[in-house]
Amino acid sequence: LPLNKEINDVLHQLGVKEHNPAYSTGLAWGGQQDRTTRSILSPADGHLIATVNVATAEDYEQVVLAAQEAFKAWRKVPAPKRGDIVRQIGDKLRQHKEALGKLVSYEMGKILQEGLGEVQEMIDICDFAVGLSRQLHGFTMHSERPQHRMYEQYHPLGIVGVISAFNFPVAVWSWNAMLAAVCGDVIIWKPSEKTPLTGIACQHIIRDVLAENDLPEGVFNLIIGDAEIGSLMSHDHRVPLISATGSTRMGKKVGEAVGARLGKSLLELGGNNAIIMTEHADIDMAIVAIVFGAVGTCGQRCTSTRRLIVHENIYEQVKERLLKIYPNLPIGHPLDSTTLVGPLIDKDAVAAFKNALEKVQQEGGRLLTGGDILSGAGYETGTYVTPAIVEAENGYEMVQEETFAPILYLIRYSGEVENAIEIQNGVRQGLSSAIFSTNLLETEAFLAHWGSDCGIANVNIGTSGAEIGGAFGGEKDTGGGRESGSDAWKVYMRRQTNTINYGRDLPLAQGIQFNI
Ligand code: UN1
Repeated sequence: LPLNKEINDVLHQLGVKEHNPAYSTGLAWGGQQDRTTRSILSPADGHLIATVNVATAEDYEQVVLAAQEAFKAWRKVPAPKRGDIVRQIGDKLRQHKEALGKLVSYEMGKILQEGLGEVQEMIDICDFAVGLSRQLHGFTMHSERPQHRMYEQYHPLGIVGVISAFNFPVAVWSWNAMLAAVCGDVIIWKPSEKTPLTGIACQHIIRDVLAENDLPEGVFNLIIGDAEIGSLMSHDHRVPLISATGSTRMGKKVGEAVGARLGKSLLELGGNNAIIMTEHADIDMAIVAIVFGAVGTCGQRCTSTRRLIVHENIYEQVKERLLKIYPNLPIGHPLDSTTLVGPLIDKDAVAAFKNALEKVQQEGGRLLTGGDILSGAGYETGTYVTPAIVEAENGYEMVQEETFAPILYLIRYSGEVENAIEIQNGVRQGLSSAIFSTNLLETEAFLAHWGSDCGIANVNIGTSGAEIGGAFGGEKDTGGGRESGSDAWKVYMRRQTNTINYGRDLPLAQGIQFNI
């Protein structure tokens, strides 16, 4: 347990206690005393927060059996009643928002405001899912045959496997899990091995709600494991849908395994998100969006702003503004309310940050600010870095890559907005994009079908910080999946077309005569 009393209290408030016994079902996050363990250290101060048992293949098997059993009951619960369970989960999350937000912040390293924002996303998706539970509708169609009617229904799929990443340790799971739950599915969640504690805290919250409603815990399952568990899930035909968030490399592996068994996958992978600033941009507004997008969450969102494509007429002015702000960014402990930039998740991430900066400079990039690893009081972990800005060309190999760290590539363009759009689309990823311009002709060109090729295209808003009401995801190497709002729920259900004959004859479709 942590040295930090505040976090200790938080864990206790969330029901996560020392030597927690194994659960009867949905358990495999720990409890078994003979398992390999993993120490969870905070990237903020390096303190040991907890030790967690790592699940084995046998544990996974038990969880699948528990989930299968729970599915039999859960699918028969009417959808609006399932919605009511999700409402109760949302209520509990509201009660624990402060504590869970703190734990997210301390375990992952994002600042408290963003930790709280992440819990708010969970609450919001619960509300969304409650309403959705009465709106899982399909179409009705007119039949070509007399006294026939056709309609379609959406039925639960079964087990939905959710593989989530460290950077949004709980929100992205909740987008999937809450929708899947109202759709009548049961969930097996493998959180990132880097941030399992917030997952354990959520499992406690949910377990209480399920118990209060006499429902089996197997509706929501948690498994703490490594890539081996992810691979078991991906290859498992008993798990009809895998929703995976993470790197493109990981997503390709998952997609291949799931595709080989003709399962469904929902992939939300890397981004290489750009903001375009035309000469008609409101620079003051844009600066806020750029800095939040590039250094928020220490550059570890899939939606983080990685490239800034600026018209040559305002380029120097924008650069100057950013170079005044960057050196003064408050970098420090994420629970300190004055901090805007917390640590990177671990030393591997710091190495990737340094490596990208070195390589891009070899390619001709000019490091304008940042790029240092901080040391001294408060920075003993070696995970705190100064956000970097690099003048670069879009074609550089490193600019084409997603480096999960606060590096902003400044790219100059000239001429029409189409030139900027071409640069923005000229990467393999296609998650989020934004334009700052007060000129309608430019913003509409950006949104046109020959405009941005990303899943998210914003006008006068940055690339990160999407609301849950829209479908979230992107194209190309980002994987094509959509989760969260709009009609993303459909992927969690199987669609069935029903044709009903209420006459006394059996006419065949297409007018076929088949006289026997
Ligand atoms: C992610 O980084 O995986 O749009 C999700 C955003 C957040 C979600 C990011 N609402 O930045």
